[in-house]
Amino acid sequence: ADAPAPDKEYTFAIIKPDAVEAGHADAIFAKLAEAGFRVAAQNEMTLSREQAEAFYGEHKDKPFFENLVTFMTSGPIKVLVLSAPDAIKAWRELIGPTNTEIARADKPESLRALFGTDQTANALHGSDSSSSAMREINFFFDGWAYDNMPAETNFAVI
Ligand code: RTP
Ligand code: MG
Repeated sequence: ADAPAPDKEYTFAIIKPDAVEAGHADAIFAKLAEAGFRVAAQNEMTLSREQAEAFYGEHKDKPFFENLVTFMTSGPIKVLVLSAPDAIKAWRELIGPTNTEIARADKPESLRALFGTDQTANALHGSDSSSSAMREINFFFDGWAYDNMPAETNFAVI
């Protein structure tokens, strides 16, 4: 059987350039609070090409990589550490399918359906696993995890 969902867990999220540019950030903060997420840390920044390529390094051989890096460097983003019970899985569920068109068809209440643009400009990012959450939080909030998470067991869980 699956392990029980953690009572409090951290995940990493990005409000991507399309959603910031469209002025959707406040509506997204309202929706995530309503869904039970707390913002544990946040920053606004514009990614350099080097940062975007490093952050999305796992996709460097994908056909959409160039579009993705161009998009992610196109304007300001908001980077967030979110906490909630079972945050990693719950946040992926709340944001919905990667492709905004599919999100609108299959999960119209999801945040990508509500705030995304297309298959690349999809408003939001969410860590896909505990190891991704740890890597991504450390990528943007250097040292934060060491001050806020216990060293033992699952690093992304407190
Ligand atoms: P994310 O990592 O941003 O949370 O999104 P995800 O897991 O749902 O999707 P992933 O496969 O990791 O893809 C990363 C991001 O690349 C862009 N993408 N474009 N066919 C395309 O044009 C395409 N496919 C993916 C999206 O911005 C996606 O979120
Ligand atoms: Mg992903």
